[in-house]
Amino acid sequence: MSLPNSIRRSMFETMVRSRFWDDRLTEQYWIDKTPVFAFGAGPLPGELHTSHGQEPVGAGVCAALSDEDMITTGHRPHHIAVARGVDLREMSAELFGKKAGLSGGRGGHMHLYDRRVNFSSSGIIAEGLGPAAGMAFARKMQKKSGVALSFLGDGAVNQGAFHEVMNIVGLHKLPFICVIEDNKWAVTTHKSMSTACERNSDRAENYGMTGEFVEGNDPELIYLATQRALERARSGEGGTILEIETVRLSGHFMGDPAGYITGEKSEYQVDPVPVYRARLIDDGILTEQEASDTERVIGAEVDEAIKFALDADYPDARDALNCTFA
Ligand SMILES: Cc1ncc(C[n+]2csc(CCOP(=O)(O)OP(=O)(O)O)c2C)c(N)n1
Ligand SMILES: [Mg+2]
Repeated sequence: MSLPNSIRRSMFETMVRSRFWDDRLTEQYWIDKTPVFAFGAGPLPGELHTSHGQEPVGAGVCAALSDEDMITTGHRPHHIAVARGVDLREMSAELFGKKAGLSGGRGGHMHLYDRRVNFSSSGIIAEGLGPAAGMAFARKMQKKSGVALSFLGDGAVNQGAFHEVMNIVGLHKLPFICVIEDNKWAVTTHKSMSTACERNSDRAENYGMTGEFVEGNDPELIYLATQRALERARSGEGGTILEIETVRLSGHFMGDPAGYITGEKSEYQVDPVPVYRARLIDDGILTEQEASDTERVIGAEVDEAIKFALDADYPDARDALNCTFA
């Protein structure tokens, strides 16, 4: 099935926006961090898990969603946040610890929260599953529309919370999609060392859910699989475990040289952004000129967001204890 040209172009734009933002963040991250790797130094302190390679997941899933759908995700949230339309300026300011950030600079890059687009993320892996199932439960009981999606990695899926939540989702036929981003690695541990089965989507049947596996890090197949899962959720058929093959092009976080990814490297590390660009040009959806123009315009938008963040004020130290609960 062929997708409308407008959706294909829009997914390309989303992938470019996510990639450029991660590239600019990477440049900023390294300022003042070396020669001895100093996590806390520079304008962008702390850990940074970029989404290089995983852009098709955010672009493909989010292009299929409606405004009322809800997302929770984990420690590698950029590609999903960008695709969902979280404000790029406020999100950048959040990473740089600025007052103009989504949470006043308190959350940082793993804790992005934007109620306007029903998006949240957490650095505690698999943590988003329970809240997402709760949101799905509430919508079902209130007879309101809205599907809850929780994204997690192939490593996080081995958390106990996954099994508890999938059972509840299946039992109550909740409007829920569990998106598993299978990039084959959890920090330095390969999936074959941590996971008893080949496909986590195969587990769905035992929870009373539908399982789908999407191969090839392909935004169009991801979009179509998400549409099917949304239709099932909206029509009362219940939840889906949507497992998506993707790739982590960088180390686990900035500063990880990923020397442990050895033999399979060249086959594994296919960059999906130029692949999709070439495909749209081949299919006559974009000309080379239009692709370059898109990149130029999005590059300027991203630069502007980073500049906004760099120029913004830090919070007042006297406000440090505001918004704390314990
Ligand atoms: C509950 C919990 N345990 C451990 C960690 C440390 N941790 C952060 S990311 C990660 C691995 C995640 O791997 P995966 O789910 O495959 O996501 P990926 O990094 O590949 O995107 C771990 C163990 C954590 N953040 N939360
Ligand atoms: Mg992983």
